[in-house]
Amino acid sequence: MNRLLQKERSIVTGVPGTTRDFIEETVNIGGVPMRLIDTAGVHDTEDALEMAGIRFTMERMDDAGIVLFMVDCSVPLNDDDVDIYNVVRNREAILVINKIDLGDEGGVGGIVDRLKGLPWVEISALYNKGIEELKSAVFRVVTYQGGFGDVPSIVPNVRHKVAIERAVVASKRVVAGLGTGLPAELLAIDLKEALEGLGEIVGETTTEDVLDKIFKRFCVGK
Ligand SMILES: Nc1nc2c(ncn2[C@@H]2O[C@H](COP(=O)(O)OP(=O)(O)OP(=O)(O)O)[C@@H](O)[C@H]2O)c(=O)[nH]1
Ligand SMILES: [Mg+2]
Repeated sequence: MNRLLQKERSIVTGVPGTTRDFIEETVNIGGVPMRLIDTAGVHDTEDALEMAGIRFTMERMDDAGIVLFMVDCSVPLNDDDVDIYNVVRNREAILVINKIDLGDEGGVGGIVDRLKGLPWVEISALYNKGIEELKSAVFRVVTYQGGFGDVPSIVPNVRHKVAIERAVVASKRVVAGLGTGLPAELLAIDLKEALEGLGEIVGETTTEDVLDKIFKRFCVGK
């Protein structure tokens, strides 16, 4: 949290259970404003205050657009790490392997092997290492630079969302059509549909709906 914000916002101590209430700040990553939330680390405890903090962690994690799942590579993974992995493995999450100043290469390899499937970044929060790589990983996940798949996580408004979905669905049909050897004339229909979806965003396709809005707002010669 502190390294991403470039300020001392969260208390850091060697005492497990330091963070209890979650701490929320705004951060700009690659031009995308985000709400960053630091929460209590999840571990077995009987302490009522810590348990309340861990409950917050689970709730915040449920609501989060992306989870930065941090593990310590200087000690073996524990059951709590694996439990969190099972919660986040099918979500937008980045595995953040911290304390690489202490861990050896084999340790990191073992972690990635065990917690597989997540994009991962190695950092040393203490020595401010790997933070730019972490920011790039977050940026990639929010802007979805992984190819076709789900629609991007961040879309400025519903009109853009609908347009992107239209383009993605049509593009997938083109890819499928290429695979099955569909004739070019038929592929062209889907390709045009995809282009029109993107065109709605960059302003090259004008739909009735957008024209209506323009007339309503600006009364252009109506
Ligand atoms: N060597 C090393 N120590 C680190 C690194 N990052 C954090 N630490 C140390 O690890 C200890 C715990 O750090 P915290 O930031 O309080 O850890 P936390 O995960 O927020 O812990 P809780 O708030 O208790 O859940 C502190 O003594 C830090 O100085 C790192 O990259 N390398
Ligand atoms: Mg903390």
